[in-house]
Amino acid sequence: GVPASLSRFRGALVAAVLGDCVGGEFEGAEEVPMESVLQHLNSLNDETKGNGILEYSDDTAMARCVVQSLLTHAGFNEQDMARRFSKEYSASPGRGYGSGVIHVLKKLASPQLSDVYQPARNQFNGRGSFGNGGAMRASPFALAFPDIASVKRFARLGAMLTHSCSLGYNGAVLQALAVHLSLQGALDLPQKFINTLITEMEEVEADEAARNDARILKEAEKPFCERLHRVRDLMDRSKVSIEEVISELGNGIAALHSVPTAIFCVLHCLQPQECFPESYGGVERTIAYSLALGGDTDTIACMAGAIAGAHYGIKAIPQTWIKFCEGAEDADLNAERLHMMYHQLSQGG
Ligand code: R7I
Ligand code: MG
Ligand code: MG
Repeated sequence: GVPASLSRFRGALVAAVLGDCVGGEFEGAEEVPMESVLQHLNSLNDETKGNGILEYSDDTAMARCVVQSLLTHAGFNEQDMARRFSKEYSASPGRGYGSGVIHVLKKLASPQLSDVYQPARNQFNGRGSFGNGGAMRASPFALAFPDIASVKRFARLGAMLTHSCSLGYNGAVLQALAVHLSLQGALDLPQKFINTLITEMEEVEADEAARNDARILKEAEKPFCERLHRVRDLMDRSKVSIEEVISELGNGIAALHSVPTAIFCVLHCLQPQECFPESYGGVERTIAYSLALGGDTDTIACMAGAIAGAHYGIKAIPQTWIKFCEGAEDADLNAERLHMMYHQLSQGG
C-alpha cells in the first residue's frame, strides 16, 4: 500500500476499536484457548445480530477524547484534553477504568486546577502510574502528526495527564512510534521495523527521569529497549508457544508488560498460520492472537489492532465486525479527519 494512505488511517483507528470491543470478553482471563477465541470471533459473523452490541471500554473512550481534542485544536492542548478525559469519565464511569486513574480523572474535573499534570504526579506515592492507560490511547498521535519528533513529544505529554511514571508514558511513546512506522509501510521489512523501534527507544530511555524510574523499580537500565530485544529474539524463532510469550513479554496491565507484547502480536501474525482459519487476513489474525494470550486482552488487542490496521488498511477489516462494535463507524469517520490534519501539517512543514 501507499505510505500514509487514507486506507491505513482508517485501518488503524477502526482496528483499535475492534480490538477493544472484542477483547473485553476475555479481559483478566488467565488461560484462553484459541478455540474459545475463534468461537467468539465467529459469532461476529451472525448477520441477524450486530449494531454495536459489543461495547467499547476506557481504551476507546479515552482515545476518542484524544482524537476530538487534536482535531478541535489542530494540535495538542493539554487543558482541553484533560477536560475531555474528566468529562468523559463523569458521563460514563462504567467503562472499566483502572482503579488508580479514576482519582486523577475526578481531580481533573476541578475548575480551580492550575497544573493539569499535577493530579497524575500524585499517584502511587508520588511516583505516578506505570499502567498502560497512557499507551492504550496513544495511537491517534501518530495519525495527527506527520513528523516523528511531534509524535514522540505529544504522545508523552498526552499520557502524562494520567501517567507520570516514565514506565507509563514511555509505553505511550513506543505505541505511537509503532503506529507511525506502520503507517509508512515499515512492516514490509519487519527486521528493520523492530531495529528502528529499538534505536528510537534507546534515545527516549536515555532520559534522566527514565533512568531514575528504572533504577527505583529495579527494571533493566532501559526497560522498553530490553523488552524489544526480547521481541526480536522471539521473532527469529520458528515456533513460539503462548506460554513463552507470556513469560518473556507479559500480558499485564503495566505498559511494560503489554506494549512490547502488542508489537510482538503484530509481527508474529504477519504470515498466515495453521492455528487460524484460512479466511483470516492479517488484522483478524493479530486480534485473535492477542486475545489468546489472555490477561489485559482488550488493551493488547486495541494496541496491536492499531499497528496492524495501519499496515493492512481498511480493506483487511471485515464489515460484519465493524457492525458489531460500538464506535467503530465513528472511528472510521474520525480517521478521515485525522488523515486531513496529518497531510495539512506535512505540507505546512
Ligand atoms: O493505566 P490505567 O489507565 O489502566 C488501564 C487498564 C487497561 O487494561 C484498561 O483496559 C483498563 O482495564 O485498565 O489505570 P491505573 O489505575 O493508572 O493503572 C492500572 C493498575 O496498574 C493500577 O490499578 C495498579 O494496580 C497498577 N499500577 C501500579 N501498581 C503499583 N505501583 C499502576 N502503577 C502502579 C504503581 O506505580
Ligand atoms: Mg479497557
Ligand atoms: Mg485493558
